[in-house]
Amino acid sequence: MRSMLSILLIFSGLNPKSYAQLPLVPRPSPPQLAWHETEFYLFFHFGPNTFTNLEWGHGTETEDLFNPTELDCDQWCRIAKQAGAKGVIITAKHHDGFCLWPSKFSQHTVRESKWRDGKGDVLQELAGAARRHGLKLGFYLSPWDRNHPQYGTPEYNEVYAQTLTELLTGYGELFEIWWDGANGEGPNGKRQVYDFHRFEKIAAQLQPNAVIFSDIGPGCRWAGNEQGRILTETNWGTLDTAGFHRGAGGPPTDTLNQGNVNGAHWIPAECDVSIRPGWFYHAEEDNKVKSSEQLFDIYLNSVGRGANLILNVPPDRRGKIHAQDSAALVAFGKKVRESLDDNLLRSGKTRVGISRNYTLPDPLMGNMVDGDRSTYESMQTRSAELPFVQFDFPRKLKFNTLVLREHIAAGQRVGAFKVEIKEGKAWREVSRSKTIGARRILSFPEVEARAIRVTMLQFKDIPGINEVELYRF
Ligand code: FUL
Ligand code: CA
Repeated sequence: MRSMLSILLIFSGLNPKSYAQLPLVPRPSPPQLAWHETEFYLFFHFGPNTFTNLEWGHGTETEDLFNPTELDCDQWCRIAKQAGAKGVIITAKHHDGFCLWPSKFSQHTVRESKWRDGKGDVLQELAGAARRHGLKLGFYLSPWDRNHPQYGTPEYNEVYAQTLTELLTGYGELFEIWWDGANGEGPNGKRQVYDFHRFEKIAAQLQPNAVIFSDIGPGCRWAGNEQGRILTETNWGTLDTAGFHRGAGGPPTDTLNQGNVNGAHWIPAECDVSIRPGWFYHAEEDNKVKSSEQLFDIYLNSVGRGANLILNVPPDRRGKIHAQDSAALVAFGKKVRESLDDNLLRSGKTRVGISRNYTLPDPLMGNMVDGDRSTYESMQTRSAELPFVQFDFPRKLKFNTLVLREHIAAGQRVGAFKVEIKEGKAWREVSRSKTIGARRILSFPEVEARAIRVTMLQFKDIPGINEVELYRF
């Protein structure tokens, strides 16, 4: 009954006052809010596959294969910083079961390899480098394990729980834990029934600030494709998970992409993609690295559609990021900084006039243009009119991109909005779109105008916007 009611409200344009009576929508937890701020991070797929040229190792590879000659996690982190990433996540263990640290619960680890005489620990190197560069850290720990002899038996749940505990206690604070959905047989031909409930409890206890990624969260969800994009203009941070499971039993991919408008849980989308065709390094893909323009386009369609972006950059056999990838990443970081740094609504001496049809304290510089995500305006109108906010510029401005940030700390509310500009005396619609969420970057052909107006067309509850930005790039 309740969901019927909200669906009706969303699409009928009723008096917004009545929205206030609705129960509040699901909201992000404090760790999820911090995760939203993290926005963009790098993914490192590294392990035996780097040396065998495979994507999915069999689990039978000899440990000595793993032998990076110049491992340099500081180089990875330096490049991550230049790309504008705020964190890094590494495949601590991929499906082949090889552990990049000397785990006590496996015989298939760096300790069994010749690399650094079996005394190396890639995770420790990366954790140190991430700390030095001010990057957040996360681990991918594949539940599927093609090596572990216990896989496919109840004992493997114990092994996985212990392994997870090792990761969550040995390397400092983590911001994300990555549970891949791929799943097949173990070395003994058996399939595993995972005790995810237990694994979640361990994570909540040992790393309460870490957000768990999987098809169904509970922290954040796979966006349903490996192109790094939200494919539609709708992206809700909310999702229904009842009846779904990780892996093959996950929600349909378009649901993962768009979320559920009235979903019961806050499980926002994370878009994953590799800078190369494969997830692991393959020399023959050195000339297939995505360009900075392609990366920027991916960014606009992930972060710019309210999701987080995890961009995979596979280190090579030296244990370094290849020059081709690093050049693209550095150029991409520069492009993002140059394009989205100087909000025309608050740059230099620009003092925009703000008009609106909802109540507000400050007549000149509103809470939506103070560059502060914690200050926002809730757009409650007195009448049945749709709420709008209008910015009058002191002189004509040229721009082609509008950024809106919804105050998601109070839940996600906007289902559609339109953008109009004032060229002479008349208003002209230049764009309209669906959801806003954490950050919506909306581009349109360049215009020159003396004012811009954003009108909320559909919303689940009183809209709250914490920042509005205007750019030309
Ligand atoms: C997939 C895995 O099977 C790939 O190897 C890779 O790790 C990707 C991020 O997720 O499900
Ligand atoms: Ca603000």
